[in-house]
Amino acid sequence: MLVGDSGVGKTCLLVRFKDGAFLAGSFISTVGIDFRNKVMSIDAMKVKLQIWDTAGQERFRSVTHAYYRDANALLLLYDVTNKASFDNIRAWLTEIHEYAQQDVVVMLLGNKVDSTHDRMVKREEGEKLAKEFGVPFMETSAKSGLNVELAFTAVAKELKHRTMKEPDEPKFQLQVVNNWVCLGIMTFVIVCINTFT
Ligand SMILES: Nc1nc2c(ncn2[C@@H]2O[C@H](COP(=O)(O)OP(=O)(O)OP(=O)(O)O)[C@@H](O)[C@H]2O)c(=O)[nH]1
Ligand SMILES: [Mg+2]
Repeated sequence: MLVGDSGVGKTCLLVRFKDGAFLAGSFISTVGIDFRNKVMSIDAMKVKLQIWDTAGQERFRSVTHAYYRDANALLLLYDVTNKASFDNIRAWLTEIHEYAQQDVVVMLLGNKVDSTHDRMVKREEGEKLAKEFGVPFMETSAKSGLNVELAFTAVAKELKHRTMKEPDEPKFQLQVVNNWVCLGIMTFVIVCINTFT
């Protein structure tokens, strides 16, 4: 799921990744939420990503909140030419902490690095903030395509790695508990039969 202030480039980043193109021209702000699928190859295995593009505008925040819980990964964007979007990252991280799954994969992205003359946030500032919150960081450009594929691939790899590592663990624990419960019920039934016959 893509999150961050309105205008940071979430939709453009997704379109760049999905279609390899840049949405130039007038800015059309996302209304509510939208999604696109993309199949990609990770270590010779096909992985289908369902990527949700959220609206950054405040008035759609309650819609976004409802989707956090089901997200496996969050790409949190700010715009390197917009200091306020960077300053709001802490608030976004608090929101993520409140609404998303505890083990959600989070990556911080500083977008629009192609606009070198308008840059207001240094790369080091992004790195420092990411380090403080223990999340990976990259600078991207939906316009030039810089690091776009790399960012999505890194997240997809992490998700695949997690899925391959833990498929049976919870089931096994549940199975063990279930077996003990079954044994307990059976013992109780046998004791009852013996008592009343
Ligand atoms: N120079 C430059 N402009 C960009 C880049 N990414 C997006 N933009 C421009 O920034 C504006 C906003 O982009 P969107 O992708 O629509 O922003 P958004 O984050 O989806 O905004 P909301 O849908 O309102 O949350 C558009 O005018 C884009 O053309 C980029 O990497 N470089
Ligand atoms: Mg958008």
